Amino acid sequence: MARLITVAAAQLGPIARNDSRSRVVERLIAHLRESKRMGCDLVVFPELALTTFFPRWYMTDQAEIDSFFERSMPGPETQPLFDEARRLGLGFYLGYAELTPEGRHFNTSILVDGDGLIVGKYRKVHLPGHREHEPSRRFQHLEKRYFDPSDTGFRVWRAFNGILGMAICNDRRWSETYRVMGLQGVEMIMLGYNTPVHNPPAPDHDDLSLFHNQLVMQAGAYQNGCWVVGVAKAGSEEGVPMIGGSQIIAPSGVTVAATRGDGDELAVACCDLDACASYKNTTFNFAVHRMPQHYGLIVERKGAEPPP
Ligand code: ING
Repeated sequence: MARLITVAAAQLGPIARNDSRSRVVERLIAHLRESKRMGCDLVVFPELALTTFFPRWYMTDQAEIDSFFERSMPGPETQPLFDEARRLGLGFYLGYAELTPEGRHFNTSILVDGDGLIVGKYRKVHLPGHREHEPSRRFQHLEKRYFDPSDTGFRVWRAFNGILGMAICNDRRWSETYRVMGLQGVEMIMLGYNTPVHNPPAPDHDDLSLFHNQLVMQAGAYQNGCWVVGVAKAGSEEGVPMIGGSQIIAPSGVTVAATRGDGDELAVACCDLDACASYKNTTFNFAVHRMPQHYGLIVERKGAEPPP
């Protein structure tokens, strides 16, 4: 008997710096309604889906920085999203900037079930970019400055009749992200991203940004026998072009649904969680084939150390 879950990759186009959260929530609700019309059970939104990608600017006024963060979830402006999702019986993944009562700052995602309950929370592990102002860059990428490192690590949750996990953006480039959840039996990984086309330290990679986006998610799906749903905040946002390429990838590594443009757009697929088994039980039967006694460096060593 197939365990089917119909998922929408709910891509967003640009969010302007001065777009109100209420205005953005209207776009998210429009995605919920269209997803429902298309028979979805679960809707995956991007990373930092409530505001513009503010780490592109160097800011020193903490009040200004904190204006991009949510102090409660749901809060007054996001409650309508939770209400509509519950009314439609839809679950969703939402990426947002989290400011805790203790004053800690995280790049966060939550998983909300069809009853409107937050069943899981994840805080971004791999914070890319830099900490100090680098004015020579066309734009900044100050996630190391504005966010604290994760205190959750990579976890999975039983929901939607399966085992679901979460990641955020740069996490998808690191094979450890998928494997740590794979070792917990994950069957579907949801991840949102905000990825500029141009990467200042490596402009020669720019033309490959959509290829790299797909490469890492397809590899992660196949090597761990799980579904991967990657969802972009796309388009030219405050003058910075960001890639689209939202897609739903089967445990085979094959992309089964993808967006075509770089605006607000849904890519939908009916995902059979039982399709994971043929990979988890054969090629990637971890218990039978893995050799952790030879993998020690992966945990012991941070940077590469070439031989003398
Ligand atoms: N964005 C980018 C990402 O990992 C980046 C940062 C772009 C890193 C290109 C390397 C190359 O997709 C976020 N928000 O992590």
